[in-house]
Amino acid sequence: MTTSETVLSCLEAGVLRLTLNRPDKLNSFNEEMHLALRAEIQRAHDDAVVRAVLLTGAGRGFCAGQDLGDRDPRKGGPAPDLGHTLETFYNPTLRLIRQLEKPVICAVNGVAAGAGANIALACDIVLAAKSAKFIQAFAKIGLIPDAGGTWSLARILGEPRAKALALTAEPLMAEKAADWGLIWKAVDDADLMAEATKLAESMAAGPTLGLGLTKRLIQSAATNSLDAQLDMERDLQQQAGRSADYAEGVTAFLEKRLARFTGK
Ligand code: T3D
Repeated sequence: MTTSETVLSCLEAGVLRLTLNRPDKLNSFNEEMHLALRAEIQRAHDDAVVRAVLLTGAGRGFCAGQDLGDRDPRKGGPAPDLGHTLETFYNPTLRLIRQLEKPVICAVNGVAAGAGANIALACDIVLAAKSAKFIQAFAKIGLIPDAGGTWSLARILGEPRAKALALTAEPLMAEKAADWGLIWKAVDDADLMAEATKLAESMAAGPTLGLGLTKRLIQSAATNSLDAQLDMERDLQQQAGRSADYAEGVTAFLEKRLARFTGK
């Protein structure tokens, strides 16, 4: 099943697999692809059958950020209002990914540059092919890292590494990104999709409500005090403790069998 040629979409075993699909342009974003991706992530919010999302790219790249062909100054006219394009296209998608209370797995199959790198970093678990690289390409064209890049890099890596990556636009290879804790894992290229699919399917077979609440808690930790976080854990654990999946999980443990979670 697919809604747009620019983002291929397929729902199987509870996993909504989304493939950025403009391989000739290294899956860089045009407006159609923005809207298609956002619509798919919104669908993941709305459709209870979707219990995990797997995001990847077609061809040899993951995503090269904004399609610069759509920003060609040689075409004349006033400078584009990039604040407007961030507000209209990138930021809503970034917010949706973070707000989606279902696991979002990203399989970075090749180069991830500019906003493409930062969309990957907004996902919950990032696997990358060993040949893939992450490039904060913005400095090469006079822009600042966007799509949440300054936030993710500074938070995950700390200022020294965040600044060096952003100011130099040097590529960061997948294995080093994993060593630095920027992503979960670098895997052999040939194994990437099988491993990412297995992970996404195991997430989709998991206790979706509890996983979603866990995501919310971890994302809140950086701005909460310990007291506020403890209160939040109390409240969300109360909610998780009333779920059918909690009852099933404990029953399965006591009966020494695998749990059959329904996501409720
Ligand atoms: O504008 C706004 O709304 C504000 C938001 C901005 C967000 C951003 O993401 S700004 C940053 C934009 N991205 C970049 O600056 C990266 C540009 N691309 C590159 O630097 C390189 O392509 C890569 C390092 C990513 C990969 O290099 P390489 O050598 O592996 O591939 P290539 O030959 O450069 O690219 C292959 C093709 O994809 C090529 O087309 P061709 O010559 O075969 O017809 C190339 O032009 C095209 N391509 C790659 N990136 C883009 C692109 N076409 C349009 N836009 C791109 N971003």
